[in-house]
Amino acid sequence: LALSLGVQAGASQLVKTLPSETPEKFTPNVDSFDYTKREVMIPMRDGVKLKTFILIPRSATKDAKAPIIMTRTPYNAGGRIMRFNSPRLLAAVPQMNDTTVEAGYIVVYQDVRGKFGSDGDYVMTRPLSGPVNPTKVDHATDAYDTIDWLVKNVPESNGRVGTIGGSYEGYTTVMSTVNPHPALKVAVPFAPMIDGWMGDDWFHNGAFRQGAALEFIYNQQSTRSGAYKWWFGEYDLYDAFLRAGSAGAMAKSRGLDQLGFWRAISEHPSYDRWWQEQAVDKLLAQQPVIKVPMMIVGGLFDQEDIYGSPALYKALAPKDPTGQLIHLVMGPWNHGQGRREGRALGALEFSGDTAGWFRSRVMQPFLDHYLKDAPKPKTPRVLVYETGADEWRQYDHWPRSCAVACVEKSRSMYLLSGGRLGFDAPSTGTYDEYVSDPAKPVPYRPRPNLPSGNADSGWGEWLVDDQRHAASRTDVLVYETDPLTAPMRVAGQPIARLFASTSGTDSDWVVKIIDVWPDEVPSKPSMGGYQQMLSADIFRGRYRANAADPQPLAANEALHYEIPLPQVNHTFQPGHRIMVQIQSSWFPLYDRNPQTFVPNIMFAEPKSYVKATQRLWRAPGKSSQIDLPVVATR
Ligand code: PG9
Repeated sequence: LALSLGVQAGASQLVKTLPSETPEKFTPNVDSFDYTKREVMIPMRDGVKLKTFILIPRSATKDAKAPIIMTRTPYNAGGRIMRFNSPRLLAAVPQMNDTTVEAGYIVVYQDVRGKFGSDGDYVMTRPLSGPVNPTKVDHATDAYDTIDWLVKNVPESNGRVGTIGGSYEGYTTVMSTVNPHPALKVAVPFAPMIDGWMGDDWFHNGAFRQGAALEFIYNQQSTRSGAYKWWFGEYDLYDAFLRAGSAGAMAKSRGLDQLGFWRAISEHPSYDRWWQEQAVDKLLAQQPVIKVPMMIVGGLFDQEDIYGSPALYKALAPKDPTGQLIHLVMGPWNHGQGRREGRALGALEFSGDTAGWFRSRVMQPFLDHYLKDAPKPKTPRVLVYETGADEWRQYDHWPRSCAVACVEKSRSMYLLSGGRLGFDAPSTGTYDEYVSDPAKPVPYRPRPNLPSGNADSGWGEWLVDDQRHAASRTDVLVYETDPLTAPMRVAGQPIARLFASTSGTDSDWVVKIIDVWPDEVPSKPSMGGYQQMLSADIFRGRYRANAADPQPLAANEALHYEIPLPQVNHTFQPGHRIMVQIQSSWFPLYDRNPQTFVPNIMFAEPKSYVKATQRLWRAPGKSSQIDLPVVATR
């Protein structure tokens, strides 16, 4: 039978033509969807058109109008609205949008100019039109033009728009509030990128975040669609960066010199006018009045943009004396957790889903008031999760404690002999020392150090890592208190005031405040002796006197450094100890300081990297200390 069928098939044609089975245009049947999707190109004032997706819940109609919540993104708007390929809007959009979907809002996602479906030129976090952006367009004008189009062309819209987004999308959210469209009624930036040199994605106090930055730049700028992805070739970035030598050498080996933003930041390693003129907090501080109510949301353990949220609040709060328009919320979150789920971070567990609670109980009533005329909620001016105690705290003034002009006064905690830490200044003593060797830099977390994009990297947790891996090194100084006999609360910004010398002519200083758990924790044995990093940062010595004008350090001279650390709201519980660790590298996340002064560390030659003897002074008149924002326990 088989043979005879074969003969027949060969003998005569069964079909005459074989057209493509894929139609010219397929119309999906979306009858079961609880929303409709419109895909439009919205023209900007310079003629450039931006790809925009408008997702309209079935509940919104010409007669039952709804507000619009908009996000402008460099991360592929089409992909952002396909979290799950689902007929339900709640599942399709990012988790950040959950409460706005439940409230029946229209959701809009737009590609920023130059990315994915949008036309135009791409510039990294395009600065406001002005000294560092000679064009007439920026994210403020693009947001304005988009909102103008939306309220005129979406018949289901109630004419009110809110903006929301995190990190880069937080940046575009903040920018939408500059010379805002009258229909923009409220903005919720999560972890906005505010100052890339001071403490957000690119540098921290002048030290370059090579381990994250190079990859971001490559993936974002090599193509419009992100087709090329950064690669290492080594599993452990510690090896990769050590072999490369400098950040500049690593960048060159991957062709980054073709990318405009890499060229720009490698030409501006100092805090010169190029950076100052795009620092969002400084620019917004110049705006005469607050036109758009804003809820600024930050994470206490944000591994990418930890600086931005409190800095923006600091710039804007003075313009809102009654605390009705500018709010700050800080949760126990890493970068992105506030937009997702906040039950735990690394080894830490919190009281329930702190992020979901925040969005439904705090953010959504705030949005509904401005976008739907819901009653004004009692939104606290400042709401911060208190780690260690695991509860939310409300404040009228933030920071709560500091050296001058806060409700409570901070206390000096001194580095003392014998690795002790205490509240009495030293009456005798000299210094502690270690050798910092650029050939064996201190890893920022236990090796292997995986790329941030690797799901196993634990990148999002490292700011609460156990610091025992560092404590046992000879190039890390460790100071600690006795076990506390009573709780100690801190609420504000710790500042390290160090007297330190180096035998080199440049140096980095890393300061870490750590909560050391009791030797035994019967309820969770793995936490016994856990050295939980609480607040830590790096400072590049050459910027000691002037961030814009780096200078060599006088070798072997005890120089004074003032190093601001990330904000805290924490209780050190009885039985815990407070620890401070000091070291001179945090590799490979931060590039190595060669410890010889060179014009641009990005391009330091191998011969410039030298060992240096580092001294931390704890002597009368030269007493290194931490200004700790201690507050009274209730
Ligand atoms: N931290 C990321 C970023 C912000 C700004 C510029 C480049 C990268 C982000 O999560 O969007």
